[in-house]
Amino acid sequence: MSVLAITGGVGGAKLSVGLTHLLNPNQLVFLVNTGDDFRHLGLHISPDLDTLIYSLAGVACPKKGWGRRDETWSFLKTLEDLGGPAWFQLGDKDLALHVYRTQLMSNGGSLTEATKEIAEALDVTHSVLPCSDDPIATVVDTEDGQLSFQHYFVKYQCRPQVKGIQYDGADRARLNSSLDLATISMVVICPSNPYLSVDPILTIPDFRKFLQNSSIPVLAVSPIVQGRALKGPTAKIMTELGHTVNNKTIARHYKEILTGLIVNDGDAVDCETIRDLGIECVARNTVMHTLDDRVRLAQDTLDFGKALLSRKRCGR
Ligand code: FO1
Repeated sequence: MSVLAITGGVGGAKLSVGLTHLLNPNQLVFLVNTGDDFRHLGLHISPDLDTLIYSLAGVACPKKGWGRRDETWSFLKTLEDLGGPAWFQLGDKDLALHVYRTQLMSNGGSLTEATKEIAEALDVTHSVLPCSDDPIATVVDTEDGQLSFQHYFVKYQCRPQVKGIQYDGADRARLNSSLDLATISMVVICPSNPYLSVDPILTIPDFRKFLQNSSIPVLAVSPIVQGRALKGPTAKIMTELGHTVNNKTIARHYKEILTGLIVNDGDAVDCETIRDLGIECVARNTVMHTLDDRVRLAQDTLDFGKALLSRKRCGR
């Protein structure tokens, strides 16, 4: 059995860590959002790939979830003193990774090859794959006009009201060719932001087609707990796009591809309406503060997936 975990930023990385404690590198592959990638100070920056790699390597900043623990900031301070763009916080250790990735790619390497080299250097044994080697750029339509993702998310701290979201290049992008879809027996959509982190991946045409036509279980862990987002601007964006902030909205959002949704145990009452949409639903503790929480939720997710798999095999 091989599980494909789809993940974006900090929330997704937490469940991803839990999954690596239960599945070995032959049983688990990560497909990661690249819609947040951008060029900054001449460097190729891939925040979601780095958040996942740092998390799996155990070197992520525990407080922020992104960047590295025990970071120093001489570069950023000096850049600021020079009057340079210091709104995007690049720590010294993190900076070395961006410089190295940019060099690997300038020498002709793909993002996949650069990611593999960096992950191996940090002793990450599971495959971490950018969703595509073709460029995808998330662009946020706001009341203040169009903003590139990192300007919306970091520079303006998600303050502008969102009117729509586009994934430039995603409809032409090819799914990462290192991913062998024939080996995948279950897909887990981690509790990342559906609009900002997951949709850029799901928009890739050959991947969407695979999910629509395949009979393997596709599970998602809802990022919503009792009408609020576990992390980040998910709830704010849902409201601004005219959606009610609840699990039913998440289920509807993924309806075309989803077999089962895991909601928080405080939201167990939502399961009935979600089943009415033709999507299986279980309620579990989806809040992950500790490593134990991450492993427990990963186990609950895999158990749910296996139950759906055997139900399918029995023709139920
Ligand atoms: N997020 C912030 O809120 N502020 C930052 O200054 C910032 C810098 C940063 C540097 C490297 C990196 O890999 C990630 C960084 N992030 C920062 C996080 C990141 O931009 C977002 O969390 C993701 O793009 C959303 O998933």
